[in-house]
Amino acid sequence: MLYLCFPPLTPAGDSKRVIEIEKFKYEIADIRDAFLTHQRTRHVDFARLRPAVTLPATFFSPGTVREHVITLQREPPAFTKYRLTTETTENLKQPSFDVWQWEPNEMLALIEHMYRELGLLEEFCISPPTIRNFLVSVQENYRNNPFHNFRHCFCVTQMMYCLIYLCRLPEKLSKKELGVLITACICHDLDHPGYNNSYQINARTELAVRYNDASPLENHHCAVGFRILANPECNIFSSLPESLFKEIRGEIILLILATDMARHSEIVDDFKKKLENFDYKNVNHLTALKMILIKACDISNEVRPSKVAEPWVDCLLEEYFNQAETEKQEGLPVAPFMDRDKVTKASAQISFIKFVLIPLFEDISQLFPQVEEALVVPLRHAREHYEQLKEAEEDMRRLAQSKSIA
Ligand code: 0WF
Ligand code: ZN
Repeated sequence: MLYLCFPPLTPAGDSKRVIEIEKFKYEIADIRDAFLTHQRTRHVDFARLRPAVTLPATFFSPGTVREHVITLQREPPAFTKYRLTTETTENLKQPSFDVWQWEPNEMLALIEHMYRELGLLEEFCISPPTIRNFLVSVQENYRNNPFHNFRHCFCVTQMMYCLIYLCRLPEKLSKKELGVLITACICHDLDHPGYNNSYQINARTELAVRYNDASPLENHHCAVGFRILANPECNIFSSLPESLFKEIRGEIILLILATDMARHSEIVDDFKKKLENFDYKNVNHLTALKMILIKACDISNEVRPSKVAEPWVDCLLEEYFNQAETEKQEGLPVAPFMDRDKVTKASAQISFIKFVLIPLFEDISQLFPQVEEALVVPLRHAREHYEQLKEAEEDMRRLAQSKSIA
């Protein structure tokens, strides 16, 4: 509410005052317009933030209730061009796989290989054009964000593929469950706008309003995934009976929603309780395991060799700093770990590896002891690497300080 105080009117100054009041009315209208424009720009500007997405512009307009169809914008690449060598397909099962050397079409071919190798094409009767259309449509619906982009989707899926072999999951889980795990990884960050849930909620964006502040991004990733699957050309589950489709859909939703880091402790605590007497025949135990696995894959960059992992930190910090800048401009709260004046690469990673990653992978290693050697040990090395980097950062800072004093 805006309060304006005027001096009392006198007969002599009446006409002058009337003009002043009229002038004020215009100024108030200008202020109101500026305020409303500011309100509007607080919502994520999806057009500005969506260079690589296919949803129609009207999709995010308030009040739009029509169902929207996601259509394929381009033909899948000629996959015969993308023959994979045995060396590549063997490396693909390892956390040491170099995720940076592949072009977008090559990543599509690698993911298609994962479906084939796991027997999922046969299990779900997926034709080659359908899997290719599905993957191309997924790729088209990841944006070109510094971090939350299609390569991140590829990394998470590839890490799940590694875990499936490392933990010998095909001996414990059905093909349906392996298909759920891989497909959830592929869809888990679809159409991520590069601004996290805190921003969505604080800025009262369309997504936050639509999902009542409850994991708005993860709900959106899921919805976009099922819109892609609603296109018959892309529906890798179209051969399945309705009841099985519903089951798979429910599981994929649970897994994608589990990637909201705000639920980290809840999900880890639930898994730890089940670890005491883990039972592969118990549906709730299996769901807890699958949730932990997708979470672990989602944040697993630091399990990889440092030359593969470290560029991801730069990408994430770029995305965070960009968000923080917007938040400062819009007068919204900024998380300290996103503030370029407060965070360094080493400081961010040391606490994340120490308090989030190592405990999470140690929990998983209780069920699969081979995870200790293959994934926890590299995490300990990564922590040591960032501790050394932190010392170097501090030396540099002290040097810069002493130079500025002198
Ligand atoms: C930069 C750091 C961080 N480091 C990672 O390796 C990584 C992987 N995924 N993510 C990561 N974040 C996030 C992407 C979206 C959700 C998770 N971040 C974590 C933050 C700075 O610092 C901490 C440290 C400890 C606990 C919580 C946040
Ligand atoms: Zn992710």
